[in-house]
Amino acid sequence: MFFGQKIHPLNFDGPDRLTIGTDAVELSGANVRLWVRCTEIADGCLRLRFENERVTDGRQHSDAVLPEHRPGRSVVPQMERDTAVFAATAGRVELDATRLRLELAGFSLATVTGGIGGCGEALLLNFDLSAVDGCYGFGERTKHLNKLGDSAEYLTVDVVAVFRHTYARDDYDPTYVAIPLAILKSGERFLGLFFDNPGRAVMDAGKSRPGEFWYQSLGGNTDLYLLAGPTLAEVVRRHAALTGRAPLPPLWALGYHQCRWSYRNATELRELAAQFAAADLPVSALWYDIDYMDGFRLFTWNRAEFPDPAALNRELKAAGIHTVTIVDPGIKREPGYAVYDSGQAREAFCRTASGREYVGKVWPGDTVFPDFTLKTTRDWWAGWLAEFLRDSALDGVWLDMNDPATGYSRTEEMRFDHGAVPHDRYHNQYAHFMALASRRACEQADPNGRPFLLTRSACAGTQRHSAVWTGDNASNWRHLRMSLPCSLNLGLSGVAFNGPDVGGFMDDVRAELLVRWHQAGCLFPFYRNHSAHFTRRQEPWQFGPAPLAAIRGAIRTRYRLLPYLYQCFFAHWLAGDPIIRPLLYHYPGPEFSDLDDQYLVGDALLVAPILHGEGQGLESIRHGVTAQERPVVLPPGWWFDLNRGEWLEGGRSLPYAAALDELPLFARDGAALPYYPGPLKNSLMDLSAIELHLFCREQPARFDYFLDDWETRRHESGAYGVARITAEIEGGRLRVVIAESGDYPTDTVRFSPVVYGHPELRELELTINGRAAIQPLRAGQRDWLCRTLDVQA
Ligand code: MIG
Repeated sequence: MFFGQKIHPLNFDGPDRLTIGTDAVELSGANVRLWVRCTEIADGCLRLRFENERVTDGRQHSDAVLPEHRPGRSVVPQMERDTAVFAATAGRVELDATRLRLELAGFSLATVTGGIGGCGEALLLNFDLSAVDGCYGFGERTKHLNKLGDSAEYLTVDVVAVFRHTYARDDYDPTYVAIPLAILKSGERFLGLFFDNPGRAVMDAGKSRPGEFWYQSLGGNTDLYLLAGPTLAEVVRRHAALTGRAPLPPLWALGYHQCRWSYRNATELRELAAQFAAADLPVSALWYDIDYMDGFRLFTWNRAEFPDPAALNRELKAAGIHTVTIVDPGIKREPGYAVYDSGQAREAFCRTASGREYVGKVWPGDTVFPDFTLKTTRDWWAGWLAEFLRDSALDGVWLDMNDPATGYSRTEEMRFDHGAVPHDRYHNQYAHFMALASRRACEQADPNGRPFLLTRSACAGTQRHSAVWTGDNASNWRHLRMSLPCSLNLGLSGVAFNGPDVGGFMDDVRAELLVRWHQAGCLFPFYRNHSAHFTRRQEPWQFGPAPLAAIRGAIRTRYRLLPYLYQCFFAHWLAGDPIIRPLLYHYPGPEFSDLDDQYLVGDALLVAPILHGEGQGLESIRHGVTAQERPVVLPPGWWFDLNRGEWLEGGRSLPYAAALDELPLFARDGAALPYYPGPLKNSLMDLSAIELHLFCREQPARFDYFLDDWETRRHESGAYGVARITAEIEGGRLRVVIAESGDYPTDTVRFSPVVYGHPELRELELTINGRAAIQPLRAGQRDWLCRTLDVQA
């Protein structure tokens, strides 16, 4: 398997003639014929379909776009001199015989000379980047946030199995997720290009030839979706509207997760729960990796080690600890094993071209693979998985090895639809259909509840079914640093619910790295410590009291802010904004174009984690305490430093030194952060009493707090409300107004304001649903990170 190679543009044949039909423009040349069609899809979104005469199977096999957005309204081309024009509401597309030009929301883009071409089934679209100064999205990638000067190949792989060297590096290309979305930036304007082709493809943003963006699909036809800006947020929201947004997760799934490949018996699980309690650490879920199974047979337990898994899982859940098991797609090829036999009877497995069951080599030995593209297979799978979840009292599903990983057996022989559809049409979508089938299983097992699924591999649209973790990273500082741009770009690419293995999966972690990774990741959408079985153990208490205390500060801060994170998920479900965002999302200035060592949670919290250590960064020792210094870029306005408890003026970069138990964490002036003040007992949280932490130095605060039951799917049919919160400074008084509306009972949550204000604030006027009361502000204290800060309440 070769990565990073592409087809030289000189190997493509370009068109030189243009003819216009009723709904398509035909581009042809000596050895090439392409048809281009334009469809208005939704507000600010156009589809350009490129059909290449050489493509043998012209069907669109991609499931990326939501079914309701597939038809659209066709735009009729008009000739203007020798140019064909698609004039649509969202923008304008012009084609002459050799060039494509487009303009959406003030962003113009054109192909270069020779920028449209075909080479067999391959399609080349080659754009001029001279006005472009940034490139984002790209799905799950390594390296940096800004992809200008970089290239990416879209083929999902089991990265470490195929490229063993990767975990020592930070510059490799292969990843587990294929989302060919490029968001181009030109000054303060953005434009999204989503290339919907489920096959292998390449995007090269000026790496091979500076100043040119190359898209090359290697087979099948491509639908290019144009997503209008002008802001980055508009592009991201339009892409999310097109491909789907993450459904609301259950609250427990937003807590802290503990995993490790090697938890191998019931005693060990019970010990873990006891260790968390003893270490005074909340934990919301414990995970079972492959060792729980009987000989790696799916939907079985090793009964010698786990005599009564349902009883164990119920016991843990009573203490607020949920459980999740790994589920691989590979099914042991063993006549007599009921899962295999029933799948065979249902013709549920992938086949070779001649119709044999495709055989791979994974954990159980010879394995067969469910063909999740078939509805019949998905129903069969959902039946088995739902029964397993119910019988074992499990709460979530972890989908691994679905890239798909087939061991020494090549994947290319694996075909779909009883052998009729070649591998490459569904390779990148294997995990997607597995996630769809598995989500159905969760719904079957618990018809009213919210499923929780985590998958390694994914493509555009998979966020509708599952969260994603970024796969096998390693315990080193480069992988910690890379985890920020990787998760940020994945969020911009539609997968809001994601996160890395905190602490690193491969290799041995050390104390300082583990602490810094917990701090960096404790406000990521998904927060799980996971490691490989042959590495040093890395549960929070493994390195003694000082690292444990620092990690405790990070984990507790997550739980304190869980209501805020939940609100970010709610807002994502409604509008598509990512949970964590590069600063560029809200501040489009050039100083933020490449900034990827700090991030925002929602629009109110700024995290600037320490990403160097062990003597490599700017280390200093003051009063015997070692600190790491880094620059922190604060956007304009005031920011409240939650680490030290003081206001800082933004609009500058400042040096910040943080001891091991300190995380540079800032709240924006004008922020309202819902804070959980209650006891920390794993996932057992009573959110009917919430504190509203109001950061009002000069700016009024506004926040929409969504009201729902935190656990059912009733919000999906509109049963939710919103509490509109405003806080304004009037002399020495802070006026807070909370007004609830929507399809939900009022006064289900008791909000208590806590003020981080101007020192002159003396009084609070609180109006809740029309009832007003005035009270003096009194000095108080609140826990943040490893400190107790003085506040007014
Ligand atoms: O061949 O299940 O990425 O998280 O612990 C390795 C064992 C298979 C790969 C996953 C990792 C998991 C491991 N799996």
